Amino acid sequence: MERREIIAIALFLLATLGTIFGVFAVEKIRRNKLYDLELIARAPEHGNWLPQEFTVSYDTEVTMLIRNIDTATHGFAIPQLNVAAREIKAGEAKTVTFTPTQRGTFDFMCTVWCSDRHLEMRGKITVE
Ligand SMILES: [Cu+2]
Repeated sequence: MERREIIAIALFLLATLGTIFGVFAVEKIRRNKLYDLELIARAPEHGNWLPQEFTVSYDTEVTMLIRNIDTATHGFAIPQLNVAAREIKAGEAKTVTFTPTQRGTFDFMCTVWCSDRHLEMRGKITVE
């Protein structure tokens, strides 16, 4: 192989890998700025909350992105921490930002009657 070909291949690989790593780096920065935690909302028969249990840090602001990937409207609330996102329509996403000032494990739940199993649409958040 000629020297020029080797240089061309090396440049091609560098450009390709650079683009790929660049896209991942930008995506990571973008996500980090927008939210700390992602929660998927689905009715119990479609998989329920994901994750159904998670932990956040005491006295530290947290921004959650709640994505409703279901076909019904859902809501979100952590009553004991006074946190709520009232209505998240099918296919939409909302962010909630709060600073937990109580340690412990609290229930979170759907606040919109979304299915016959609506009352099962709940989970646990731990503040530590
Ligand atoms: Cu629901």
